[in-house]
Order: sequence, then C-alpha cells, then structure tokens
Amino acid sequence: MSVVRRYKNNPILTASDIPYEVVTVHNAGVTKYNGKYIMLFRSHKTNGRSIIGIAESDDGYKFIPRDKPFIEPSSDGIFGEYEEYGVEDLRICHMDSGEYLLTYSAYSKHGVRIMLARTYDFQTVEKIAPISQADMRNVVIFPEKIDGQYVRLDRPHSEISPWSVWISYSPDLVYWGNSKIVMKPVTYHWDEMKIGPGATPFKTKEGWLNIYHGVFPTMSGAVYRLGVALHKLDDPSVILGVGDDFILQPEDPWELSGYVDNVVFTCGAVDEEDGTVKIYWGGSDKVMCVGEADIQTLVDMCLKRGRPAL
Ligand code: BMA
Repeated sequence: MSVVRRYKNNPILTASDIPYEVVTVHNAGVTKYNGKYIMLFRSHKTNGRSIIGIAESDDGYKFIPRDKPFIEPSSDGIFGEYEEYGVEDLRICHMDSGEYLLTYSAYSKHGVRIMLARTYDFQTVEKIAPISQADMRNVVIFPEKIDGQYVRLDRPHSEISPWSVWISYSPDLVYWGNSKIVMKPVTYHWDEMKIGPGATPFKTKEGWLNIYHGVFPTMSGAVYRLGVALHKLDDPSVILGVGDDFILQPEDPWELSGYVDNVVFTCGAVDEEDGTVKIYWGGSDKVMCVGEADIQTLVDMCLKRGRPAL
C-alpha cells in the first residue's frame, strides 16, 4: 500500500469552483481554526500573476471558497515595491500563543523574497514585514518558540551547492540570523536537483516531522515529489533522519499534466488526533488534492529507513 492514500474524490478544489476569474488553484497552506479547516490557496490570474484565496471546510475534504481573495499584492509601500509580480505558496503556522503566522513568496522586478503576515481570525490580515532578502522561497516557521527564539526552515538559492534547506532564528519574527544548513539533496536520488521545506512542521513524540519537496531533472523536465525528514524536538537544527524514499509522486492525470506538468507540491498538512495526517498538495500547479498518511509510518521512514541529512 502506498504511504500516502489519495482521497477518492481528488481534486478537491479547482479554478471552476472559484467565484472570481482564476486559472489555477494550488500550493495551499492549510490549518484548523475554530473547528474548521482553512485553506489559503494560490491562484494564477489570467495575466499569469498569483494571488491567495481562502476556502473553508468542515471535514478537510469539501472546501467552500469565499467570494473574494484573501491576500493580493499591495499597491504601495514596501509591500507594493516587492509584491508587484504576485504572491505565492503561502504557509500557515498556528503558534501555541494562538496567532496564525503566514509566510509567502513575493515576486517583483527585484526577485523573490519572503513576506510575513499575521491573522487571528482569517477575516483580517496584517502584513508585517519582509523577512528575507532576494532569492529565498519556501519558509516554514515552527509552531513553538525554542529556547526563547522563533525558528524557521528556509531555502536560499546557490550557484555552487544544489538548493538545500537551512535553519534560521529570530527573537521577534522580523530579524533572522544564526543561519546554518541542515539538509542537502543526494546525488542521483529522487531529490537530487533541489529540495525545499513544504508543510509547516508538526510535533510527534520522536521529533518535528517535516514534509518537504524534492526535484529530479529528466529529459522532459523536472519532476516534483514529496519526502519526509525528522528534526530533533529541542534542537530542530539536528535532523534525526531523512526518509530515503519519496512518499508521493505525480501519478494521477491532474498531477501528470496541468499548468506545469509532473508536479506534486505541498504547503500544508494537518495532523489529526487519530494518528493520521492529511497532506494537501497542488497537482501540476493547477488543482488542489489531499491524501492521508499514518504519522508513525512517516516517522519510521526517517528513523528506520533513513539517510543522513548532509
Ligand atoms: C517551484 C515553485 C512552486 C511550483 C513548482 C513547480 O519553483 O514555483 O510554486 O509549484 O516550482 O512548478
């Protein structure tokens, strides 16, 4: 049986469900709020630039979109300057203090960087600050402070090393530093070209589970798959193991072909009390899908059939 059990009615949300004009629905952050599942999804508009929409669900499968987008590029100030080309791939971090932190990629003529926003109720959103310089994507924040510091995984671009996962720390969410590399792709492996943080990490008894994406180059383009890594609870810069095998690859027709072919890409997962996790992924940068995995199986992949992180 495959590690991730796909939901039988995938895809769960597509452009035709959205009450304003968009051509894709994908790469969504997902969390629980007030007993409901909230999805903050990316959509390409007909000009090719992206915005973030919002949808709600009682069961984590059937999502109802609201009639207006949730985050759009600002038109002035620092956000206007750096969000002109669009906002993409948002992650939601439910801090144990109650707030929901949102990190997303902002594109502009200056490159791509990460923005931080916050909401308490998914009605209003406050954009807080840019939290990286250019060439950074895929930032996920850990849902608890560790040793008094906020902790995040990020993914800088490098011409020398394949794109890898780093960790950074902050006292206030705005200024980040003490960065170091925690995980690299493995040559001639399913993730050899580049890796990046995916869903916001969640806590298990054995460690923080990080569902990440890895990319393999082929003659017909890149293939995006998902894998797992386990970070030490009290020091997430230590990786206890990286699963050697991918947990999900493009197989369904809407994962093999769409806006960008051969892509499964996650920005969100919800761990449930029954020991399963709902993993949400964009199929071919065009539709939203969901599947379920047993958390212990994912942990065992890291600890028993793992590879070193570096
Ligand atoms: C990455 C990001 C993702 C996208 C993926 C596949 O570089 O742009 O948003 O899903 O490529 O196209």
